[in-house]
Formats: sequence, structure tokens, C-alpha cells
Amino acid sequence: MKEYSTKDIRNVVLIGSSKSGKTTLSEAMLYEGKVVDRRGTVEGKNTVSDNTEFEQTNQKSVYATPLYAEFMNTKFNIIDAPGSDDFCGGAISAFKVCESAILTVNGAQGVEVGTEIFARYADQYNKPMIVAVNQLDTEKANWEHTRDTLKEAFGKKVVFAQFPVNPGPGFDGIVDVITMKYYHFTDENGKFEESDIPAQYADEAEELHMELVEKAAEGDDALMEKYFETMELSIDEVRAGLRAGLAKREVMPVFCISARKDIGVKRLMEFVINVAASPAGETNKTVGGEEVACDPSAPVSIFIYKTSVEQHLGDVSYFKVMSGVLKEGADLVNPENGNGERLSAIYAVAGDKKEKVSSISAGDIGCVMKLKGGKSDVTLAAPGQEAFEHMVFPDARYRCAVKAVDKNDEAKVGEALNKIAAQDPTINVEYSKELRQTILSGQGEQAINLVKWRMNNEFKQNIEFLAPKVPYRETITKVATA
Ligand SMILES: Nc1nc2c(ncn2[C@@H]2O[C@H](COP(=O)(O)OP(=O)(O)O)[C@@H](O)[C@H]2O)c(=O)[nH]1
Ligand SMILES: [Mg+2]
Repeated sequence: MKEYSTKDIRNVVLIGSSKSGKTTLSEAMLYEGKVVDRRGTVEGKNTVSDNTEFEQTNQKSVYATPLYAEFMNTKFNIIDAPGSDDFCGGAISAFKVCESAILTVNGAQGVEVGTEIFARYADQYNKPMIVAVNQLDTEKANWEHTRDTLKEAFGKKVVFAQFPVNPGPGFDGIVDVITMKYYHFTDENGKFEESDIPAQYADEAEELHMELVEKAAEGDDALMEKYFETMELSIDEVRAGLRAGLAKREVMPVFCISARKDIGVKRLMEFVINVAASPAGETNKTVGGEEVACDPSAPVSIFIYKTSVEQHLGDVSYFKVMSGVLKEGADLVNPENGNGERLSAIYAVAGDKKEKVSSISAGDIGCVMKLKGGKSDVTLAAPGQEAFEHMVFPDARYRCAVKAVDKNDEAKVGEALNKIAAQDPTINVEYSKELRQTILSGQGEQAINLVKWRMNNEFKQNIEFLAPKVPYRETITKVATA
């Protein structure tokens, strides 16, 4: 793989409700980026993203998987996040390293509770959102309902970049009101013909184009002036206006896709590359409040946002290069404890496919194996730099007591639970002296059940859950003599 410069990188996280097609979309993006030459399906248990036994058995994502596509001379990094709030830690850690989010919406359901939950996280973590209305090829696809629920949920931010032609099983076309072109899809592998907008869609296209241009103009004062004078903007001006609006999180452009049939995916990626931010302009705050520019010519620093234990590989640390250029063999230090670490081999990652590279530029995402102190939320940097601000996760919402089924396994069980907690920042394990119980807590029952599954299947340990004891406390309220 060639080394991509900072301006030629995009980092996007896929968020949205469960079953809105994030994993299927990531697969189509990998296909468009020629990382795979056949697309797997969630049902076929052969997507690049859902590559763990638990995910394949349950046909749903529980880990946020880093992936990439090489597309339009851009390294297009994708993090496919789980759609259940129980596993929100995946999306939240991805926000730390991605400039934008793609919010997938099931075009048969419209905006769902899960859509709103993840949109709220994106708000909280300040990430611009691009909306992809998916599943427009399904029997129950309902564009009008989806469009209305989007407006209801997100108000004036919503602006339609496209509308679908023949939504439903015959879905085969998209009218794009940025390019003012009609895309007609001729197979289920992303092939399309581009033409002028057919007469019967011209009025709707014109109306949405006007709304879009006005929205773009609002992004920037100079564009607004030009728009008032001429009532029109060039396509590059529209892009510039949308770029500014996205950065301020005042605009949520809406695209139409079928991830399964690879309809509209290429155009969505093109938009991200043309309009969404690259890491080049960004700065990241350190624990001391300093802003570090994502500048390839600065001293190197990386931030580990995720770790996992993977088959045949052991401990894997996933990071973003926050500044400088990371070279294989680099000797870095953890500014918070002074410990040194050599990164002898570094990789680009698409799920369990890892490609060794010799350097990774500021803004890009990669991984490294078997570090001594490669825990998530850790900065490694050339000497003399500060650690980056730590990630913040929601407090636990579900807790239970846990114990080894066989008392003799207690030590091993404790060790395995700590390993799991180290990988998932929303899982906590602590021994309560007061209750004399080990308390496991997380974001919900599903998250706790995954811990049990992993204990049984990956660590071969039997555990049982118990209700936490109620602490027995009494307050002395009045004086008595006896
Ligand atoms: N017909 C159709 N099915 C889709 C599409 N996208 C996803 N699916 C199916 O919808 C279900 C959920 O998809 P998945 O990618 O796992 O959604 P996620 O939970 O958001 O990652 C799976 O059965 C997919 O095969 C699509 O564009 N069209
Ligand atoms: Mg998924």
C-alpha cells in the first residue's frame, strides 16, 4: 500500500440503529475500494466486518471494526460500529479518531429509537453526520415516511442531496440534486449510467436543488452574498458551503442507497471525499489543554483508541497517528508513565486482514501487535510531548455480581474478567469489600451476556451471575437506654 498524505485520508464511523445496514454498507465500501472482490453478507456470515464467532452466530456487530478502502486516491478508513446502545463504547471510541459519521437509516422504518440514540452521541462528541437512507430496495421501503421522520427528528439541519427512483424491489435510480444528474443502476454490483434528469423528476429535482443551494449558502457569508446576487452557486461553491455547514454541524445531507445491491455507495463515498473534512485541519487536545495539529511534519504521536485479543495474533492495539509520521521500528514513550515501547511492525487494517506497511502518516489509522503497555486510551509519542485527552464513556447502567462456578477457578476468572474489561471501556469489574462480591457492570444486559459468552467460549471459564447483595446499613435515629 502506498503512504497516504494527511489530506488524502478520511476517517468515518458508521452509526445508526441495529439492522439499518452498517455492516452491509461497509462491505460494499470495501468492494468499491477493491479490498474485496466479492461482497459477503451478514446472513452468509462472511463479511469482513463481522468476523468474530459471536457476531457471526448472532448476525450482529458487537465490536467496532476498523476497515479501509482505497478509493479516488484516498485512504478511506471506515469504522463499522455496533447498533445496540449496550455496545455504544465502540462508536464513542471511534468518535475520538474519526472526523465524520455516516448515520444509516433503514428506509423501510424511517428514523428509529436507535437512530436518535446514536445521533445524540454524535452531537455530544461533536461529529458531523451524513445520512444514508438504506434498504431502499426492500419490499417495505418507504421514502416519504423516511424523509418525513428525518425532518421531524433533525429539523432544519436535514438537506436532501438525492431522492430515489422506484424505491422498493425495483429500486434502480437516484436523482442527485448536487450534481443535477440521474444515475440509473444496471446491475447489483454498483454499475450505473449517468444522464440528465428525466422530465418527470425535473420539478422535484429543481425544488430540492434550490433548498440545497440555499443551505450551502448559509454555510459561509461570502457564498450567501453571491447567492443573493445571482440566486445560483457553482457545484464547487455548493460543496464548499456544505463543507462549512457540516463542520459547524448545521447540515445533515441525505443520500439514498441500497447497501446490499451496491446502489449509491460509490456516490456516497465520493461525497465524503469531496466534501467531508480530512484530518489535515484538525487539532487534538492534550490532558494539559494544548491543541496539537494533525501535522505530518511535527514530532510523531499516536493515540490507542481500541485494543483486542485476536486469534493467532494476541494483543492488538488500534491507533490513530495524531501528528508526525509513524515509521516501523519507532521508539516511543507513554508520556503518562515514561515507559518506552518499540513499534517494530505496523499495519493497515481491514477487519482481520492486516497489511504490513513501513510508515503511517498523521491522520491515518493502523494497528500494532503485542505492545507491553498498549492499552486503549494511551498515548505513545516521541519524547517531550503530552498525552492526549482521555476518552469519556457513559456511566454503567446495569450491574450484577459475578462468581466462578468452581471456587478453585476464582483467580483465573478474575484475570479473564480484567482482560475483557481492558478491551471494552464500558465494562467494569471491581471487588466490593462491603458486599464481598465481584461486581460486573456495563451498558446493559446484552453487554453483560457477551461477557459471559466470552468467558465460556474464549477463556473456557464458567461463571454465574447473582443479584448484588443489598448493603446492610443502619442509621441511629434516636437515643435509647438499656
Ligand atoms: N434488501 C436489503 N437488505 C439489506 C440492505 N442492507 C442491509 N440489509 C440486510 O439487513 C440486515 C441488517 O444488516 P446489517 O448490515 O447487519 O445492519 P447493521 O446492524 O446496521 O450492521 C441484514 O439481514 C442485511 O442483509 C439493503 O440495502 N437491502
Ligand atoms: Mg453491523
